[in-house]
Amino acid sequence: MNLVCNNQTLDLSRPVVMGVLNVTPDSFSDGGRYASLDNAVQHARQLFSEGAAILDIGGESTRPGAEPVSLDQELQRVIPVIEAIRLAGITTPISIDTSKPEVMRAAVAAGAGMINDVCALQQPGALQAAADAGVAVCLMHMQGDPQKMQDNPQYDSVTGDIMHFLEQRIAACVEAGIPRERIVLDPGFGFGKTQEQNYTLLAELQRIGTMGLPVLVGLSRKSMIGAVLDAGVDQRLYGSLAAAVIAVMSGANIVRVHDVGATIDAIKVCMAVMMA
Ligand code: 9MG
Repeated sequence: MNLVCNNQTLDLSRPVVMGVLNVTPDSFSDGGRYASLDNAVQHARQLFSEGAAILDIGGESTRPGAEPVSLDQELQRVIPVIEAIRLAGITTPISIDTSKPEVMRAAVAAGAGMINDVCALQQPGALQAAADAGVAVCLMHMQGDPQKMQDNPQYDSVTGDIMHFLEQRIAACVEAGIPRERIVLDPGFGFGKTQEQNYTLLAELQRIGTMGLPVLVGLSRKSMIGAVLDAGVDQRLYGSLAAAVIAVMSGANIVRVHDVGATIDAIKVCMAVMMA
């Protein structure tokens, strides 16, 4: 299975790793613009050298409780980074993590080949922007919004409800002119789900794969890992690797992570088992 990302192709015949490149101010040590760009390019180079198949660049935090950022702020954070990565000769496909149509358009013009939207293209103008851009899209499920999503999320059946939502978003995409071959599905671990709902979803992840489209998961360092381990965000590597392994064994095609090299090693062992 191949995913066309603008003028590049992601080979999904084996699971691949998406490296997280956040360009929110807390991801830089001193906040200086030049230093920020320099740091971002250096980080991109590191993710690439560790084996990331695609880089996910985001300028707005989607953590629970995160404040939204303005369009201008988001554009100023992400577009120069995409341009600098390309100028530096790093050719890894780029995914833009955004829900804003203007950011989608500008990022694709700067070289992004995938739109990763935690709002599944529900913001006004987003479906049209993604259709016009002609790139791959990741539709993620979220109940509520980042500010309130952890306030008592409710489901009839978590996996079933998410599949129903994703079916509706696929239909909206197809109607807007985004072909199925360009769509990736993501159940949205941690986005409007209790820890119990997150683990039910992980246990049932195979069901998302039955929808016939590539599956992306983001589990790396999330609070569902911290809750089981009673560990802070810096102490969640081994738990995140366990979750990545379970996801891959359950059919995930793209795993979005912070720790690229370690996750690739874990996936190689998974693959050895899956191909035995
Ligand atoms: C931006 N972002 C943070 N977590 C994510 C996840 O689980 N999936 C996707 N697609 N994006 C995410």
